[in-house]
Amino acid sequence: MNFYKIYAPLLLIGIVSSALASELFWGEANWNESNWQSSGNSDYLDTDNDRQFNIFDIDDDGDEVLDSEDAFPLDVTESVDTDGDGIGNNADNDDDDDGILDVADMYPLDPTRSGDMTFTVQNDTNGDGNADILWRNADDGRNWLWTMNGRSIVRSAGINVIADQAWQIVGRGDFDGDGKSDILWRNSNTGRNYIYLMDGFSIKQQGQLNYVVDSNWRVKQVADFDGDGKDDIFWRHGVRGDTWMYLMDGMSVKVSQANLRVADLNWEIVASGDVNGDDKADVVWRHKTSGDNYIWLMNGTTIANRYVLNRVASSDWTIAGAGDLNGDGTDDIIWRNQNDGRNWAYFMNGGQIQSSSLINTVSNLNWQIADISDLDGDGDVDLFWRQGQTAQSYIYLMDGFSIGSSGYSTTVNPNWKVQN
Ligand SMILES: [Ca+2]
Ligand SMILES: [Ca+2]
Ligand SMILES: [Ca+2]
Ligand SMILES: [Ca+2]
Repeated sequence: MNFYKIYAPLLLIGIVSSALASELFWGEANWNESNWQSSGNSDYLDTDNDRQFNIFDIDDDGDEVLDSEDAFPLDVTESVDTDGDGIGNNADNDDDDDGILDVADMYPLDPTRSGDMTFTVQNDTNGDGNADILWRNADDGRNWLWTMNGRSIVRSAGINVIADQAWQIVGRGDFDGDGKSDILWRNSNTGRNYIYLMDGFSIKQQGQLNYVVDSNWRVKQVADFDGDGKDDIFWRHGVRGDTWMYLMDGMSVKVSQANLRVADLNWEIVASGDVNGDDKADVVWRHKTSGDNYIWLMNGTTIANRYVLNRVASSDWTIAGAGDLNGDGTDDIIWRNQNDGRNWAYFMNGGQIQSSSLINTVSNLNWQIADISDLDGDGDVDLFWRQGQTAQSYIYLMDGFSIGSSGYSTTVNPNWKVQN
């Protein structure tokens, strides 16, 4: 920008208008600001004390935003009011009036989006922006955490021991919205549901959620279905096919509501993720025999839209999960072929398949994707693999359809299971 090009003409206009003002109305000798100020007409004030009355000054408050473009032409501290509430953006702590404070709003000037910044990385237990790997030992009941930084394990340590194997970890999610992923437990004998609010390796708070005694009710997905930055719980009844939503607020259920019954149990819930980019997780279904894939676009407890995505007839193809592979803010769908070992991805956009491509082929079917989350915090989810026989671990740091960097991680005893 050329300072003189922009300001020299303004300066000139200012000088000429000041001169005119002096000559035509009162003359320099009669300048008496207080007389005009007391008239209450801001045209004859000189707000920025640049010796030009406001009526001749094209920038009354001297904030270098022209009056014609300044929502507050007489206030040097403000010039923009995005939500038109009369409070300038500098003083306003919610510029777009979407109910998400600017400090937590990834899109502070867009009322249609918030993308709560504390909820960008799933499975991040210590809030450092990198997802972590949670383990439970199916033999001795130890619960264990690897805090990750890409392919490196920053710290490997135990959380606690819950020896009773009726207690199962049925979901990971951030229930209180503090940016740290928490743990949902369900007791398969008693039906008791229990929550750990986590802070790294420490349980900062724990307690009973409720009892759901009928063990046919299963937690299928934990994700933020209403976009409030707190993960919610989606249930399905394993016999009747009913679905049920809990919208969560910390240790308590904010809204508990039955959703549609999908009586045909060949329809399976295979993933959740935000496939249309509205910051609300959606539900991905796959029909075991027809191969139809089906989407529920969720808005809290309401299904905003539902439709067949496509058909992938071969039942060799299984959906490993969903996650944002290319960092565009929309979750993508990741497949594994359980016959030939091909790994495949759909890039999603607006709830539809934008592009579809092979990632690679891992022929040995003992290797399965155990976790899909952003281990290096670059905005693209990564793949954590586990070998069912040898118990080896392997990590792909993903970059779109490509594997950016990959390698073996630490091998642990097969009694250790990765928890999701
Ligand atoms: Ca949390
Ligand atoms: Ca929520
Ligand atoms: Ca969505
Ligand atoms: Ca990543």
